[in-house]
Amino acid sequence: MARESLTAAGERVRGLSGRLAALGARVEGRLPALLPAAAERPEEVHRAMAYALTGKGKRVRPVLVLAVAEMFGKSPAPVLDLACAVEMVHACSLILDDLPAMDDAALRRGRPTVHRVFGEAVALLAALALLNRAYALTAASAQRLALARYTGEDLVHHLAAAIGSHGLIGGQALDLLSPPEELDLDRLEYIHSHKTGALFMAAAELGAMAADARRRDLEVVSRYAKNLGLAFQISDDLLDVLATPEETGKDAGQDAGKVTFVKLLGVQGAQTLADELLGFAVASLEPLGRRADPLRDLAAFVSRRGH
Ligand code: GRG
Repeated sequence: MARESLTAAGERVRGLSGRLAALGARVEGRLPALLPAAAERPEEVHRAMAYALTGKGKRVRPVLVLAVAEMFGKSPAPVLDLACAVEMVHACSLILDDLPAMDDAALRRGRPTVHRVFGEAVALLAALALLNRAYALTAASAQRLALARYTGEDLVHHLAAAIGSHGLIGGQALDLLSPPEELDLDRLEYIHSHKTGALFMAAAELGAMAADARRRDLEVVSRYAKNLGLAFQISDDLLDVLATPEETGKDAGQDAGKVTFVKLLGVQGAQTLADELLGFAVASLEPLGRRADPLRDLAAFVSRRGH
């Protein structure tokens, strides 16, 4: 790879900035306090949960929760645990995704994957424990927020639907089980918009719910997040071929045996598609005016990653 493009890739994988980075720091500061003490039984599982959750993640999904809530007038403090719950779901999905039965990854966030450090059994238990902690935190947050338009059940059901077989699990299943010769753009869009897009949508929708936003405003951010999430996954596929393991924290060519948008459309075609989706995402924010600027910044961040 040419020196310039390496530098460009370095730019791409840099984290969030401005208000988004400040929200990310709030999440970073809160996550450890929401975990069970490592010295408590079962110590191995608790240590694996902490290892998975406190690695160097970008915290994009919880930041989305907080940015949407803030846009609709809710300050971060009362929404922080809900945002962290979404990050716990993400951490759970990464542990599972990396297992030998799935992507069989050795490296994540620049460190050995959870099962490589703690073994597969503990990795599975830690993933399930994080997931259950996320549901408990969502229910408790909803109760504390005492919303007028939404019930605690609404929030928990929303999260559960995003994770279930019509959400992340559905996308992941098709990703693993589709014979490469059957993978066309339509199926690939299903896979990406479920395995990645569904949690972005849930993050934005939970942020809107936490701020008691009107249902039509919730729909606006949901449309934004759908396109953002799909573009984010395409940028992830682009980084897999364009960036170094030092930059991504993962092994290079982890997607080599997979059909991706980059394989189907080429680097330029995938970049064009990602930019088109980000254009749709930003266009859908129009009714919200300037207060949606942090969400525009988030779309710009995803666009930079893919170039
Ligand atoms: C039960 C929660 C649950 C999931 C089961 C395993 C699975 C189904 C889904 C896997 C979904 C998955 C791992 C999609 C890839 C999403 C993606 C682009 C991950 C990288 O996200 P970043 O870049 O990672 O935000 P960091 O490390 O910054 O947090």
